[in-house]
Amino acid sequence: MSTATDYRFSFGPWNIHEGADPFGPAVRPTVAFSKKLAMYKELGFDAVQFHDDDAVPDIDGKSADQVRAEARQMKKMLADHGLVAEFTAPRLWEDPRGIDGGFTSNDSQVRKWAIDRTRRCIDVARELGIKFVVLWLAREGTYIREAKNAIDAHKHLLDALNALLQHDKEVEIAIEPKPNEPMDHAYIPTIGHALAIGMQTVDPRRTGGLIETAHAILAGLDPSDEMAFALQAGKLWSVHLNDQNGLKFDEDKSFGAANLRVAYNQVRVLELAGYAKTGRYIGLDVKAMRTQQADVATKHLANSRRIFLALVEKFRTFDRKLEQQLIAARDYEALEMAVLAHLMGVK
Ligand code: GLO
Ligand code: MG
Repeated sequence: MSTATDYRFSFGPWNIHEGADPFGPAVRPTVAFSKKLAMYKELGFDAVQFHDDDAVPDIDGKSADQVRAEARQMKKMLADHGLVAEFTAPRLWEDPRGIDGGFTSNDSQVRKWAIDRTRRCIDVARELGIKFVVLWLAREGTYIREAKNAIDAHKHLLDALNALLQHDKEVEIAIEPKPNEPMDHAYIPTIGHALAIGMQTVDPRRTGGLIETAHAILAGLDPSDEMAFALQAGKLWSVHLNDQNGLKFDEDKSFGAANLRVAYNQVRVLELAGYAKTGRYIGLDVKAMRTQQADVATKHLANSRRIFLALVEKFRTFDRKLEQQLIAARDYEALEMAVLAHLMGVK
């Protein structure tokens, strides 16, 4: 049974990065975008996840026509490398105007800018030949509760989603929930929140979710159950698999590197749902460690993919008969041991 061909993999250009963190500068030279593109296939990846300004740099400073023309050029560049785009995502959090959030800013002019910028992001997606846009709501939250009226903020968010769905009658929008960082608290911390606000929009069918492992763990939740919730509703439209060692900064570790069993259970739920057949991608939102030398600072991507596929094999080769017997007998101690032994490759 070939597993590599069942799943398609993606990552974003930000996953090959310079290694800067809040306490120190870049430690690796910037890799040109064209060089990154050439690495995708070598690393076993099929599609590119784009921020709007990864696809069209300086997107705010260009006319709508120029934005579309540059996006078309990008599509050609992708095709030259045998690649396609998976989604575009508006990078509102890096613009000074988005300092206190875009869609949920207290300033109506900023809210307008955030929607306009995201309309452009949608246009870029369409020129890249896709309908899929992801919203990671980075600064849509607060450092202190008293800074915003949270009820109004959620209403603003809903207004924005409606405006975006109306801008393009075919666009499909997935929210990528995260509970914190850069904000103390973000407004849409879990997939439950993401899907609930989507259901209130003018077209719930065109709203869904992207679940990132680390974000679910930061919310104190199990990523596989978060995924299951979205999967049962047909709303898991992409994933950002990675790993996270407890409640600290968003680590974006290689998939399975901190907790192999938690990783296994994510693979298990994706397999149970037949995710590969939906044509949706396995996105890996992983970062190389800061200590990694430049010439080997892509290993985290290949390793994450390899771990994913190895866990697919583990799921598919687990003794189903034994599993059923142990579930029927409610002998979960034995079931747990069987899972661990299988993962470790011991009898
Ligand atoms: C940060 C997010 C971020 C998004 C990406 C796509 O915590 O995971 O990497 O996934 O910007 O919008
Ligand atoms: Mg992510």
